[in-house]
Amino acid sequence: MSDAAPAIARDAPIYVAGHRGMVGSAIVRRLEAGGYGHILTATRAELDLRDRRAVDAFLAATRPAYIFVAAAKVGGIFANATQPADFIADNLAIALNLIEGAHKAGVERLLFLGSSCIYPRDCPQPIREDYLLTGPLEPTNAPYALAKIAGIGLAEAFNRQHGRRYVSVMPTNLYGTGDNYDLATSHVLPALIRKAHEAKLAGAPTLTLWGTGTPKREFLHADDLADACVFLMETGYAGPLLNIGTGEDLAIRELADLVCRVVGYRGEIVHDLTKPDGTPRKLLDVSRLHALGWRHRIGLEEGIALAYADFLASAG
Ligand code: GFB
Repeated sequence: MSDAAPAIARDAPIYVAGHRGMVGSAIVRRLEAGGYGHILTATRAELDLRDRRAVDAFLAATRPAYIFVAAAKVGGIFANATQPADFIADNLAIALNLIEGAHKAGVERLLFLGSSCIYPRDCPQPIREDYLLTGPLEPTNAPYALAKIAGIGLAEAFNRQHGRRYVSVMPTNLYGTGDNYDLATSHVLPALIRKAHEAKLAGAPTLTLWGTGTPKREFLHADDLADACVFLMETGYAGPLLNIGTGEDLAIRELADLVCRVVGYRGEIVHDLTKPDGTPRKLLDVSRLHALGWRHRIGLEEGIALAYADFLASAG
């Protein structure tokens, strides 16, 4: 911990941007469980985060003591590859409006959420925070990654020039309650839950996996991420860029086998090789986070079972 800052008071106004998303809603639940009683939120209809004037007015009126930037346009490999303009433009606007807006409104502390795809495509593994900007990005998600890198740069610049304590954290691939199960835009884990469930119900002989199944990914439950974010807020973390993950990964094919086991689908897995593999591997080095005293709690198999229950509840 770099600063022995006091913990945020239980009645301090805390703004969670993106509270309807998987990460933002997990942060709100974690704050409520921790006894925080003044959580600020605004729906997309109430506040368009791409609208600078609206953001300035909201922050001037509410004056949060702390902001979690969990709002973003996110999606899986296919959505990123097919909507590059939306991914860079929306995420750049959200980062600039919230970070500069926070500074103008006198907000001292803020946590900006990025993603592990900010690191170069062919990074040494596990990926340490200081590998940022040491090589070319993975093309399928470069526009999204560039917007997130700009957010990190913005936070650092306001800290350096104006003495703010804005923190950037880089979570690994996430899944959890309220995930996106739309096969065209989702990430791999929710896609596999849906595919396995539907194949089981239909008695289908095969389930189709995109790509070769050899890329490796690390998965963190959104509730664990939320716990880490609140831990950093409470301990006054004001240090440099920080990875948040489990430190463990597996091949997409192994993930598919695990999801099929949890869901109870016993058919054959086949590959659609017209779909991209993306980054070959992105395992985060989480030693900096572990040294601060935080570790994830939800194992992958348990987390998939929780996510499957959530999928069934939302489908039903
Ligand atoms: O989760 P995913 O879409 O995102 O894909 P990325 C991970 C891997 O799973 C890729 C394979 O190798 C996919 O080809 N895969 C297999 C599938 N079957 C499926 C399927 O049915 N659906 C999906 N979506 N994938 C994203 C980035 O990259 O991860 C974002 O585009 C962000 O910018 C996010 O960083 C966390 O891990 O490849």
